[in-house]
Amino acid sequence: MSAITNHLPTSELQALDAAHHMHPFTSNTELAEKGVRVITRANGVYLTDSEGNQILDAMAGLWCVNIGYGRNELADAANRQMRELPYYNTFFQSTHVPAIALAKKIAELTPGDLNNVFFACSGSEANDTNIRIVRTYWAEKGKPEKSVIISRNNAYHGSSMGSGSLGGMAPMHAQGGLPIADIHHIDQPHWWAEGGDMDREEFGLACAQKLEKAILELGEDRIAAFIGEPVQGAGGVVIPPASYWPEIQRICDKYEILLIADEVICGFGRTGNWFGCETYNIRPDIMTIAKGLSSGYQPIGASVMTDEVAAVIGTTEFAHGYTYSGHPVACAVALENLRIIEDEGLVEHVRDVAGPHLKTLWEGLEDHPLVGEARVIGMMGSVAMVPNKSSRAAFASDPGTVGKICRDFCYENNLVMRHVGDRMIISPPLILSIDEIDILIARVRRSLDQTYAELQAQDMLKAAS
Ligand code: PXG
Repeated sequence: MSAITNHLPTSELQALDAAHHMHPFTSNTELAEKGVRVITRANGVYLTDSEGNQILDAMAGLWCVNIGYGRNELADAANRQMRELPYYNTFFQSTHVPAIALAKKIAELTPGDLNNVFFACSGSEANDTNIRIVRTYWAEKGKPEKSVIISRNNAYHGSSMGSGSLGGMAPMHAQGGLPIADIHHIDQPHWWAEGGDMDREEFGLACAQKLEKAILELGEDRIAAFIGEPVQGAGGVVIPPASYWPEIQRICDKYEILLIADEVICGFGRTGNWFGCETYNIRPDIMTIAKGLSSGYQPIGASVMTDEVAAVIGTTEFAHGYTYSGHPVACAVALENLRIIEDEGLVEHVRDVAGPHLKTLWEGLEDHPLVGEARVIGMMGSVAMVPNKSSRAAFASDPGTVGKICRDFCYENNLVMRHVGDRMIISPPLILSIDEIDILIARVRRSLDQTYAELQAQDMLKAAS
């Protein structure tokens, strides 16, 4: 078997990478100076780097390797499919067995009558598709002026022009002319950062009602859809107050606005149900899926729509699609991934075994002097680091300074834990065992201890005024 194996010393790989490889969401000049980390292989929940370190991957790659690394069944599925039919398109009145089988499987797994699957290769592409679906839907219903999509600040929906516009990431909008027209952003239900004097539930309700306010201000007859992640992932694992989603659902129903649930992170077991919209009782008209659909073993995503939306879109030639929509190898691999999630009961594992154990230990982090809040749902969690436990005030240092210090200690402790500003977040593979959760928490605690000591040493335990 030929594979791209590593015969070079780390320093040489780093120099070659710096010379030729541009990294996403990275200052490449800075990274070139520092030296990139080279990951050479992975198994279960552990990565191995070019220095031989075994690193616990508490981010499941990029929120996607739900079944963990090293599952040969997926490699075999890809191998079989490549030999049988490596590629054919699904344009021009054609289809193939993997796309049929995967679409049927997704229709079975998704709730309600989300029975209709339009394939893409990523979450970004699927959300671009969604922009076109909702606008075409209303145009076909004789209401082309309904083109505005409402999203939230600090949402993440992808990085293309369309999906990056749906997202509410200020640094992304600052580059390259985003957002595109007719995308509107309202406040996020991020109580910790923005809740002020309100209690959590009061704030959740107030945030949801900003949707109604925006609809009335922009004009009910102009709004096509609302899009939201059931739990915001890249925004910092923002678990919404319980009051939030029921009110959003009520408002979407009242004004007949299509609801798009972006399940790219929450889907396929992450929150302890197959989909986040089951955890939060959301009834979406369209669902965005990617990541856990194939556990990242192949790039694939999709827009899944209700029978009603599909019927309306189906009345016209929907002039949209990607060369690799429903790629047979990606579909075959995704099917095998879903079989594993089902046969091995990974959703139940998250709900009944790993999730409850993680929750107990994770919430226990609140006893740490650096932790203001530690929250988790299923297998995604966040820790808000604070200079002073008696308030929610941020650090006096630039946002993210403390987060980076903690992240670097995590790496030293062979743990991949991300920072978003000064929040630390995890989203580990769903297969995480009880023992591995204990190891994870021990490494998190050690990293928090070291961060705290460092902040004391540098006199950085100061709150912003
Ligand atoms: N929706 C959501 C909710 C996502 O989290 C996308 C759409 C876009 O998917 P693609 O496959 O186009 O990347 C995502 C992706 C981070 C990070 O820093 C998160 C994502 C991607 C890259 C980085 O947390 N999420």
